[in-house]
Amino acid sequence: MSRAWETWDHVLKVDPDKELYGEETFADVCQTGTDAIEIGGTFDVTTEKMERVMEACARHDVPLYQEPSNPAVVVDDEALDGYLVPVVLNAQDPFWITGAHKEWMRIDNGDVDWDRTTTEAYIILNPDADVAELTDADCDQSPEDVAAFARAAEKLLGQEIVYIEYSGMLGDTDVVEAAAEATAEATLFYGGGVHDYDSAYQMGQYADVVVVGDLIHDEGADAVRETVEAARDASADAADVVDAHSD
Ligand code: 1GP
Repeated sequence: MSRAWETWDHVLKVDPDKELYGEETFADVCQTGTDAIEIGGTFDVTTEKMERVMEACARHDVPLYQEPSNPAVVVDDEALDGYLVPVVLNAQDPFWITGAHKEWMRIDNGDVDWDRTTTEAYIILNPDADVAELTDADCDQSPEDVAAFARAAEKLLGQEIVYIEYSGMLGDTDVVEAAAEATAEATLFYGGGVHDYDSAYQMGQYADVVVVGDLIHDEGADAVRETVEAARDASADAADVVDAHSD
């Protein structure tokens, strides 16, 4: 699979189970300037809801990925650029580490499109999030623990994406910084509670990719556009710092 995410600063995650903001349409959702749209949610996701969002977004020029929350909702659609499949490193329910994946392989019986499929190594850190409840995640992790998870993901497990997930709350920058320092090759995603320019910039200083979810449903495309701008600025400023050090 091409590692498109290596060039991304921002991802917009659309939950097929949630309504769009006000009178907004998927045309608005697709025109925030984000690098890619990930379609996925935790509860009550069905293939019908997934397909409805995919069809609507496919009419617009934005890379489209499915993040399947369980093997039953993987949608085979040409419009998709790929599948980003969560593996939850700190799940205490093993279904979310290998069980769901094994089930998917059994259902698809060798027909998986490997050129469009990769995994995201999740570390879930908000105990109140639906996804923490679903996976029984052990969210009691220090920055050192998260760095160790990130290193294990990259070096031992060969993961190309490490995903710090605070879904629903803005996370601890010390944790995100520790994960950034622990990863060299992997692309670091951060998601959770990003709601404006400052919060996106704060996380974008350390994460390679800032993921924004609820904001599109709660405040709409203009609010998301600000976070795209911040993620770009943070990435450009971080590149300047690296250049200055190498001069
Ligand atoms: C959720 O990481 C994403 O999977 C984004 O979180 O909805 O809190 O923005 P929010």
